[in-house]
Amino acid sequence: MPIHPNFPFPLYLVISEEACIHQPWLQVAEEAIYGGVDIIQLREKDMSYDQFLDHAKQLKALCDKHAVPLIINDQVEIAKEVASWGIHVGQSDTSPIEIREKLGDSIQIGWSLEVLDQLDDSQIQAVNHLGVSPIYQTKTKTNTITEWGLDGLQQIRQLTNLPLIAIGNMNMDTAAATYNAGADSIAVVSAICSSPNPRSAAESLKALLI
Ligand code: TZP
Ligand code: MG
Repeated sequence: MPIHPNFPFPLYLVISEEACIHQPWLQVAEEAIYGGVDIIQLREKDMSYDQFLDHAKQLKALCDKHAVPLIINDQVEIAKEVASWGIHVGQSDTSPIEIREKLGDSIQIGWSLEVLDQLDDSQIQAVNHLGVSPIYQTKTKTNTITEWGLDGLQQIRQLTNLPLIAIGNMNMDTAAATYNAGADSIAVVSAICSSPNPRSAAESLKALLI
């Protein structure tokens, strides 16, 4: 895939403290950056607001040090407070239009696409990139609707010019074919966070995305 001019981040890490089983989460993030991760989303589902904010501040400092964009999952106020590059929301979170009104034009808004009709939703006007969620079923997130597969990804590719981020069981067996089928970015949780060597896991994945 040629790199999408509006989303030149082929390897996308989605990190949570819980997913990092071999090393402290911030160390995993830095190792992954050294391994070639292009962009990082902080996604904490079972954390107090204050703790999430604290982690967001730590990760923002790390991302700034390495000139890697940071995306905050769900929490509009935290995205605002740390001035993250982007925010990612799903269909039951704060809507893209509301986020645009609150945070202005510069924040990059990612939106999870769960069914095809959502491409025609008026919310799409406020969206900068789409999560194709999930490509394949995964134990990391089980409350999903459509398993898009490569056919679904290709169908979406025909219907929108927005950058597409493929997520859901992306790993050494699935990433290359997904990228070649039209994803602009491959997003992973466990392939990096649960690896004993996050740096080499990132390096190996990145080598597939050319
Ligand atoms: N959204 C759709 S699937 C998923 C998210 C956050 C989890 C992906 O995790 P993994 O471990 O990379 O399959
Ligand atoms: Mg969400």
